Amino acid sequence: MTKELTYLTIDRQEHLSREDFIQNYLKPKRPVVMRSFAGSWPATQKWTYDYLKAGCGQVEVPLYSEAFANSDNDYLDSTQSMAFGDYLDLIQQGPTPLRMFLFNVFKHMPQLREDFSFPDLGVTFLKNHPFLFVGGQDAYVDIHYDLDHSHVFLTQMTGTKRVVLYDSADRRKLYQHPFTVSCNIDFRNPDLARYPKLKELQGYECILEPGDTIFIPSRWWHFIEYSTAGISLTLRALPESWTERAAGLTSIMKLKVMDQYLGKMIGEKKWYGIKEDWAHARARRA
Ligand SMILES: O=C(O)CCC(=O)C(=O)O
Repeated sequence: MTKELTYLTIDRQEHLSREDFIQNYLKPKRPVVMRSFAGSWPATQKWTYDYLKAGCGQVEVPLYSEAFANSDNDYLDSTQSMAFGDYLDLIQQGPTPLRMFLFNVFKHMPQLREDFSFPDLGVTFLKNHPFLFVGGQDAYVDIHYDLDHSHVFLTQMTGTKRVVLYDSADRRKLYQHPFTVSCNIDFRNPDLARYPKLKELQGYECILEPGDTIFIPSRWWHFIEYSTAGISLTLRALPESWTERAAGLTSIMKLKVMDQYLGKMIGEKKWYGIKEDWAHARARRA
């Protein structure tokens, strides 16, 4: 196995106006890291481990560990559950692959909604769907894009993480499995002998620090690696056109209905193998 991929650095902007964001990032669908997005949020100071533990430490939360790559796991499948407070203690004690994904903390602590706002950046935010992501040092999220095709604004509250991005147009050479939003590549150490087309792609990367927000455009692929334990909040926004929004709904149907149905009919392992072979065939033609 070789580790030869190189990445371009994602643009970083201290102060980004609404107009600059729309012209330079939203319209051309280019990622950017912004400091101004969450600049006035009390959340970046207030949402400490102790504060969240005091507010909803008793709530049982689903946890996810590594890997839908090299397995037939879906990226939305949890592996175990634990009281939120115990989980926060665990990640402060040392590295762990366990992480939380799409946690609706606001159901348990509605007061947290006062601690952030939706900046006017010319997008339609899905205001009922802010989510918390929490992970231990060394946890990672395999590369995928978001099922509903929404734009993602991910703000780092505590800790640091590395984000790797690929353009949506790269999906074939990323060996996307049909009927899914993911592939079988482990981006911690990509196997370029098995996935040679990766060498033809240009990926982007950045390190997110507390107070940074990354804009991940609709359908851009993302791999996330927790350099330290950390907490982040994602706000999501609809893509601009009705065609793109409709494609998001179709994508949910495809993954949630077709993929699962075929997995049950054919057998999960066999279906996974078929998708992997299919992905290689499409990549060869790309
Ligand atoms: O930061 C994370 O843990 C995962 C974020 C993610 O994959 C997403 O917002 O789609």
